[in-house]
Amino acid sequence: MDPYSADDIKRRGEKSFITGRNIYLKILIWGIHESGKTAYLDILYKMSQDEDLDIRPTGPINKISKADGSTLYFDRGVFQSKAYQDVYYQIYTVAGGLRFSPLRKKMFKGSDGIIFVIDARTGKLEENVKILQELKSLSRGQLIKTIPLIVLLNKRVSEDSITKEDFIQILRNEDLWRGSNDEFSPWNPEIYETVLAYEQRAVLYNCFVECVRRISMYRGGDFYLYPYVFRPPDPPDDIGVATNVQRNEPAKEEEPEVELFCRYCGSKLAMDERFCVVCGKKF
Ligand SMILES: Nc1nc2c(ncn2[C@@H]2O[C@H](COP(=O)(O)OP(=O)(O)OP(=O)(O)O)[C@@H](O)[C@H]2O)c(=O)[nH]1
Ligand SMILES: [Mg+2]
Repeated sequence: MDPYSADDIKRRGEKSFITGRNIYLKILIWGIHESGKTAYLDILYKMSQDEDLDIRPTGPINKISKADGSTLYFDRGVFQSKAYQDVYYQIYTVAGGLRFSPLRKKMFKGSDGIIFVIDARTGKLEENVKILQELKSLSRGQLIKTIPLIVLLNKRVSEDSITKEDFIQILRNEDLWRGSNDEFSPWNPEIYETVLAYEQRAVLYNCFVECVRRISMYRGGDFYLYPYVFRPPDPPDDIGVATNVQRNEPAKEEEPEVELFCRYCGSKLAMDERFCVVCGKKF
């Protein structure tokens, strides 16, 4: 169930806010066209349905997109914390096309944290830098300082793709990566090299967890989430249905071989001997 009232819906896409006892955090997924923002939200959503995570979706993902799947306005998924049931994580993606810059400006308002999905393919460097600069300009110096930035280096498909080191240099140029003596250096963006495939879900989920952890630290709230823990599915109740189930017997411990020696002369003894055949002493 979507926890929004009609009034809340008016504020959609504008702010993180508190209604009654509930806290709505806003996390914005940023990046150029086709970098993988919608794919990332889709994976988080699928995981939250299929697995026992620390969040549950409050409803399906809303998508405002073109027929080809690219985002026209935004995608939005709302997830509720299981540990803190008054905390909701609203995750939005922006439309990455160049011409959607005015829409992105609206979407940025009230963001508590940013997950920046980079398209690391060759030839995309300039576009990635441009949209980073757009984000920096919208944040008016608040990126890193009060708004955490998490980076997903996606689509590293060839040798000359953008590397982590390349992107750190770009962040340095934009004053978004501080030297070790700087008070903000602990908040340097965490950079994850990712592939947006379901098999990579552990690291993908933990990017989101890290973003929430940083928001919690900046805002002094209890919004923390547990990192991804793989919990194997329950075995089927009806064992007859599971034709392929194999029982793994615990390996039997082997009896250690004990060797006996005469305590008087040190000669090796047979197990059932009552006296030593070498020195003749009895036991
Ligand atoms: N092979 C591969 N394909 C990917 C990966 N990430 C995204 N894609 C594909 O790239 C295409 C674009 O991904 P989207 O998630 O729609 O891109 P977007 O960033 O939301 O793009 P806009 O909505 O236009 O801003 C889709 O076909 C995805 O399946 C990846 O890591 N590997
Ligand atoms: Mg999209």
